[in-house]
Amino acid sequence: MVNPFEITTETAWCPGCGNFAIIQALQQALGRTGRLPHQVLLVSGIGQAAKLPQYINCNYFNGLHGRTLPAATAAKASNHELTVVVTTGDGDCYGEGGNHLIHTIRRNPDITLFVHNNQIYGLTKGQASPTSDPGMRTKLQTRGVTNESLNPLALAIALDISFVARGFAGDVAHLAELMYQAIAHRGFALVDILQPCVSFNKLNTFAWYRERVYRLEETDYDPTDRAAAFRKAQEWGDRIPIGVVFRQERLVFEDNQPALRRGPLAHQKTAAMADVSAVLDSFC
Ligand SMILES: Cc1ncc(C[n+]2csc(CCOP(=O)(O)OP(=O)(O)O)c2C)c(N)n1
Ligand code: SF4
Repeated sequence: MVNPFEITTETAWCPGCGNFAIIQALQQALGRTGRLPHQVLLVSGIGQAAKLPQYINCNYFNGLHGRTLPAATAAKASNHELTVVVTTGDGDCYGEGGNHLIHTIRRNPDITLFVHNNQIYGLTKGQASPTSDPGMRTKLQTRGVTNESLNPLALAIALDISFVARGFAGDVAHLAELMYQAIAHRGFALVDILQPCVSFNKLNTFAWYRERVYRLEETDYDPTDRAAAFRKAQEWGDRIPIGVVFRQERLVFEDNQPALRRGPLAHQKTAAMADVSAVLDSFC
């Protein structure tokens, strides 16, 4: 059967980039939801990862660097019949947009966030990102990265996120399943995706990950145990877990807004615009 989300188009990505596996997995996951392209909105910012919505068949909004989550939250509030998915990079989301990530986890809108985590700034040709491993040498950090890296899973669990998982671009079937679960989950869902950048990250390569990743589903791990999830989130080195790390039900942002209880704002009848000139005059 033809997948309605697939389109044939040239991309600006380097041959061998992990983004190709991510788009393939996303097309599969969206296809499985049974939703149609006009019922899906992809939101992105700036970067190689952020170009993904241009290569898939559905609505998309491409905004400012790091500002994807507020735009996605607003879109979902305006029309919460839409399936809203954010595709972003580790620089875009954990660096420039870090503040928005924190507050979006607190709000818990029913949107899904896929972070292409290549541990580097790809578009701007290889500066360290918040998730670069300490010691990694780049063209800018010539003596090695000196800052501690940000741990997105531990951050998300500390903030009591509703759903958080880690995927790997070298395991498309597993990634598509995680993406499907994240989209189906009601509440804010983050999937951090290990995405080798073959041009600028010479440390975290496909081979490096293949030696280390293992699937959590193949162990007796319980993703509903928050304390265990916090410990699991800190496993990084010889063994790197992929799979659902933590999930729970939480009150969803749209359900908690009186104005949204009558349905999506986009479908609500609004009163004729009142004359607000007296109010405006009072500010002059
Ligand atoms: C406000 C602002 N700051 C910096 C930049 C320059 N810039 C563009 S993309 C980018 C990094 C993107 O990295 P990441 O989000 O990890 O995406 P990737 O290209 O690796 O997929 C930066 C710093 C910008 N466009 N706007
Ligand atoms: S620079 Fe890296 S992230 Fe960007 S397209 Fe090339 S391989 Fe992919």
